[in-house]
Amino acid sequence: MGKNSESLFRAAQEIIPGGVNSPVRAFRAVGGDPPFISSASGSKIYDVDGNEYIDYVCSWGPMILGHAHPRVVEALKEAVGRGTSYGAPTELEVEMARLVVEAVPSIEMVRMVSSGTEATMSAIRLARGYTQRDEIIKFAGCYHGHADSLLVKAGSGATTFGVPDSPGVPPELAGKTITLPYNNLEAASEFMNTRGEEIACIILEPVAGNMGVVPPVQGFLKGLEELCRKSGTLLIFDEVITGFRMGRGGAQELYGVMPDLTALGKIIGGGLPVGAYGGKKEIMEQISPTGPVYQAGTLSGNPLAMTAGIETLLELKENPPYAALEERAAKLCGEIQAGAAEAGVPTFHTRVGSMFCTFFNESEVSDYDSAKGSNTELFAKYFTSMLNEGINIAPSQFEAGFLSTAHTDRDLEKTVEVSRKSFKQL
Ligand code: HOZ
Repeated sequence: MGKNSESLFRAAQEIIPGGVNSPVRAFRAVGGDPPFISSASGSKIYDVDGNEYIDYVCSWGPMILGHAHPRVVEALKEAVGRGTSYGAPTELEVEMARLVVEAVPSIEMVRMVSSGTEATMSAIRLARGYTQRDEIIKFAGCYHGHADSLLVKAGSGATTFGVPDSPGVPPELAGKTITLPYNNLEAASEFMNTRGEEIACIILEPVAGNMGVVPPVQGFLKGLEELCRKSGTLLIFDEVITGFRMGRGGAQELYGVMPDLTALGKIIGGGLPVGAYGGKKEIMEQISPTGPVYQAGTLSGNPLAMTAGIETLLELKENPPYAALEERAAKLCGEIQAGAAEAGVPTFHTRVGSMFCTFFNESEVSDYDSAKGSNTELFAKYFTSMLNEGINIAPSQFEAGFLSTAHTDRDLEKTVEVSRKSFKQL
């Protein structure tokens, strides 16, 4: 078998569903075959066919320092020789917990898991156990991983492939998830004022990053915090994407809102599989073994994941990149927007810090319905044109773009040039 992307994808489809281990990677929303990646360094990824791409997927968010950051790589090389998993407590876990607790305003205690899905799923179980209530609220278009309770009007791949409510989720369980429109405080108030005391938690992405990027409107997050306080409902921020990306304190610090529980993932693992959930001590102590709410994991707190995560978090602490990322992302997005306008392509651009999105949409996007109104065919053409010229953006209209500290001025210039040309060709 020749080692090119086409033959590898053909082989993969025989033995892996859709040829991929996560659906959006199969490129079905944009057409064509996905490049198979052989390596990555800094702002670039390289495929087995010998192509180089400037990468704005950044492994769907974690690679804020770019790929194969020397500090992370060196630490991992050293750590791997000490063993890859112990299934027993380590000092690394204490250090990781300290870094999270000192940075994230609402987290007093944190439990490590191995993925964002596990983090949100466990946070919801904890909220249900703590409040002794069963029903939960999520917002249409928010994606919190693939736990049963959360695959209801879900964003990301679930929206990309048109199955936001997955078969296999028992209706009795899905019925306990109430879905409300994102950015609509009035709808949330109306619901909570009548049924708030039956609701265990409201979970949301404080900046939605799985229906494209949709920032919260002024007052939405604060309003939800107040509604939760009134009814004894827990507020859960899913900061798997925004944690350590909006700043070290995540979106909760940026918008000045204190959730009861926070789910983390992505950046805190430095590119290794990781998740975490944390919050008020009183609530977190309800988790086993201090409390009755059960949750466990063989690879939780894995020493390699902790090592990559700690080095990433230390780098972000010692050399905070956030002001520079903000400035550079604003420039990049502004120039992409100008290119679209010049070419007469109707687009709506959103950005918070270093996460951003170009919606192929004539109208403003502020929630799931408006996001779904985007022209996905035009997006697919733009995507293909960008990829063919060496720019890797997410293969779906309903995902976010990410800037890393490794992107150079030349990378950004090239991206703007290619983007201009791509808009003109549509
Ligand atoms: N659902 C994640 C993106 N929002 C991960 C997608 C992937 O890894 O393919």
